[in-house]
Amino acid sequence: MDDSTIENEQIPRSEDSYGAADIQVLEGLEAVRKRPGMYIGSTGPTGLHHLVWEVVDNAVDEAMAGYCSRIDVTVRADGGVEVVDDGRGIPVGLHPKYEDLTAAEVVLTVLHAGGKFGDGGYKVSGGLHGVGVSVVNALSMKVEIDIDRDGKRHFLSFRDGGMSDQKLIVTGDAPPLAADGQSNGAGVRTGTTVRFWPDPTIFKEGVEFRTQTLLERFQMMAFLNAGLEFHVIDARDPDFEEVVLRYDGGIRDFVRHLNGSKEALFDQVGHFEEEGDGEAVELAFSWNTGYQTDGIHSFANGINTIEGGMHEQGFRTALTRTVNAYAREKGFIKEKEENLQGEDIREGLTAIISVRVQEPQFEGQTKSKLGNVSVRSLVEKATNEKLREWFEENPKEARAVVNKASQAAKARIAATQARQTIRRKSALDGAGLPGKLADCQSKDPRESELYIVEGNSAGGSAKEARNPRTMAILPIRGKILNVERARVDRMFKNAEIISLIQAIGAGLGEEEFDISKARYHKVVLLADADVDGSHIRTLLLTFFFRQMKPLVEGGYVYIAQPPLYSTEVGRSKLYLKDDSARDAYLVEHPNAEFQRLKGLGEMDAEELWETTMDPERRTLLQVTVEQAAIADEVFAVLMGDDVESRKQFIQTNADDVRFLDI
Ligand code: 0RA
Repeated sequence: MDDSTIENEQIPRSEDSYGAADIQVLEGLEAVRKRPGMYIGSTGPTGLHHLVWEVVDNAVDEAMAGYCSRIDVTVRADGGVEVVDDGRGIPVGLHPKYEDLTAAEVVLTVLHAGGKFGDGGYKVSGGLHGVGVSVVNALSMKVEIDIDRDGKRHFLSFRDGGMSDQKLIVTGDAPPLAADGQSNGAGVRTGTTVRFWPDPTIFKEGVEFRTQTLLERFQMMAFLNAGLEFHVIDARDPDFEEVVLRYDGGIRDFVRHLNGSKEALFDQVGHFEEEGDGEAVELAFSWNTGYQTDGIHSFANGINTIEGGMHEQGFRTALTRTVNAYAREKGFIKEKEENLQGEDIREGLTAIISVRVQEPQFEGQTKSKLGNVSVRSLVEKATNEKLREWFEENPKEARAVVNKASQAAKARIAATQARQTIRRKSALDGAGLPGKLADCQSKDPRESELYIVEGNSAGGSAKEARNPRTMAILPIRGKILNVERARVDRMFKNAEIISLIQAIGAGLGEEEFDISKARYHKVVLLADADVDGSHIRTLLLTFFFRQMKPLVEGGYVYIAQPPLYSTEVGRSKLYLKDDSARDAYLVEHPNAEFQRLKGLGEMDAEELWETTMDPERRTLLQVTVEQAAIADEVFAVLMGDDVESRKQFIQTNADDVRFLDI
């Protein structure tokens, strides 16, 4: 505030002390402080960030109503957050229902008051399931508000969870609009600035905001509100450069962004909109050449509906119907041929469904599933009509979509057949054990270990080295490398993979894999510490994750750690596990020379046992999965640079495999 302009002109109030309405107000905020979790989910980092979402959602509501085009968010050096918008400004006149309070005071102190009073309420509110800025006030040690409205700048502030500090005053004139500012007819600025400092006695885990989390969400909001401009500054970090987020293409840009790391099937991004009674849908879509079938992302009133719901259902139904109808009419599918299935058509699809609903019903475990039935028919009808039109107008692209889906269908059928073949084989071949497997004597899975060893020669050494009572050896040849980027059906035709399935003996696939039948409770991958070895590991892990997920989730999968270095000590060899073991050895023996071990083949059976397999001396890395369950993390996945690897859990990126030393 500029002190020279302070006029301290009090907006008329009936009295200065708290009236009946005020007492009610204070009870509301006290309730929030007693049970913050009820309002913001938690008092951990997620809840802390909710405070920002709440304030920014109000500004975005202004944008959705057509009054706001820019939102500036600053994480201040003193730990507070400032959100500036150029909306209409929170109303400053007396509130019709609380005669002694201004509307601004009501918005800041009455639960759920939000923007939904008087005639100023929103047609469609994007509020975070609508708790209101008052909750931010309740959970902050200080809140300051500047309101530019009616040509004046107003100020009010609160402390200690909503206790009034400074009642609404006029501090001067509203600043003139910047030269490039949009005209609001008055030539002076309108808008709201909210500064708040979260209460550290409530957020006991800390009041540190994470810039990346803020950026990810604002990026999502910028995508969902075409043209809306976010400016983000982290003033805690002197090196931080202001980030501007603005997408004039809206959700079309969102689709391009998500597709960015993939190879596009074609350049076009389809787009359509449709309005119904009190609801509206906007959709953008495109296809890439990948094999993922989970590229549909949906939103309701700006909230990511990660559990899906009626809007997604409507889209899926219409998508499957429209593609099949088109493909039949154009003769891509012959009369006697079967329809394409939804999953065939969704392969490689990226789509954003954004709906606005007057009274959204959020259901499901995380309240992120849209329940409004009417939305399903709106989206279904719109997709049936407009997607069909888009196909007619873009025949080349339509053809590419149908072709890709047909190939996916073939792969799906082939995979089913391959699965059945493997199942039959396993059932017929007695115990169904592969010829190459050197099984262990023990029949107790709890003590049995399966070593999957890269290469026949290393397999031979391992067989010689092992404890035959508890350790089984399955050699695998490098050939499976070729199927790394293939659909699963090709994996099922791979002899190595088949042996693997038979050896483990618990079936495969989401429906059939039965962990209680697993013949080993440790499945140990033993491969060279080179690029090829890491490829094999990645492929095997990907396969386990996709086809034997409980094996990974149950912590049955391990990675053996053959030593990286050896050094000559007199006439014998000493093996050193890793860089730190080598460095430690160097301290004691400064003149030692080391050889980097290239492959398992460089060790004989005894050395392999001593360094890598002996339970008394070995180090195994256990592979575990990190679940991305909460919404914030899903955003991170959605927005992250390495979308692909993070979503699939494992690609070539070991970051997603958590290694725990055991
Ligand atoms: C109540 C009514 C109106 C706007 C707002 C609240 C409002 C709240 C916030 C919070 C942050 N920025 C905001 N901007 C606006 C409608 C105002 C009218 O009818 O003129």
